[in-house]
Amino acid sequence: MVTARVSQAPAISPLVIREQTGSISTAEIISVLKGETTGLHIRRGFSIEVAEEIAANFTRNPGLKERKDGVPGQYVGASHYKKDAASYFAEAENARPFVDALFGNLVDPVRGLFDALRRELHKQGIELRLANSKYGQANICRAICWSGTGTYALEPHDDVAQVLCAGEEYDFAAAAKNTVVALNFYPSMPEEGGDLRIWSHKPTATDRKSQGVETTGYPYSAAYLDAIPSHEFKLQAGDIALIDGGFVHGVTRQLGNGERRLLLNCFFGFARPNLVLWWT
Ligand SMILES: O=C(O)CCC(=O)C(=O)O
Ligand SMILES: [Fe+2]
Repeated sequence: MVTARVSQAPAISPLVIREQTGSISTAEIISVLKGETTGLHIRRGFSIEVAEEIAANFTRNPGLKERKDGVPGQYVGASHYKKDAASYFAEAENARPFVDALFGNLVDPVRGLFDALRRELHKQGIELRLANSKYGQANICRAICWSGTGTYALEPHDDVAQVLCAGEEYDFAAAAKNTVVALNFYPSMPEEGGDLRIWSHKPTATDRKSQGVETTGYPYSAAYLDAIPSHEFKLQAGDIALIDGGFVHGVTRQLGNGERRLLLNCFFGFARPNLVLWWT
């Protein structure tokens, strides 16, 4: 008997996408949190004046740094990616004044969404709070400009592998078995390119292993993603996008030399049935 060893094509998971203008309800956010909606795009989700001021505060921010963890970009704030809890929370504490400086004396739209979601979840007997540890507390968001120069400014990846491997000192590690929501605000966008592409594929541990990305979820190769359908969110300054971070996603390269693409990003997910944690 002859047995053929066929390498398995990546499984297709359907995308449930919603795109709308001007407002976002807590029910819609909770639908992403529960894994019912894969991607939610709100055009003009926050004011363009606020967006412009945040972008200016980023450019002149004394806490602006180059990433040195293999993901090309400049940032203000802290990322838990490839860090133990002690390093991440220490970085978050040190960066807090710089994250605050992104908003100056504006009413922070990320905090606004957090507060609205917290009030709604509280009514349902669920607590929402920032992740913390004996080393400190997470910030409300981080600000990032991706600077990859290939097809993608940010290579295709998933946001869950890094949570799965985060280790038990992290209170949010438990969220990896549920939906990890990535919340993105876009204060500034180029005229062309810089789109957020999401593929119809939610990798398993086996998939990650086959791609050599079990601990990082980054990057998936073009060949691996080739046959998988995808959706592209065409973003503009002032837009908000929420996605199920378990699906592979990436950011297309910016074209031209116009406005830089700036993102405010954070993650949240159920750590327990009555607790949702928020981190960066
Ligand atoms: O820049 C974006 O639109 C997506 C960012 C992202 O995927 C991430 O920070 O993990
Ligand atoms: Fe991501």
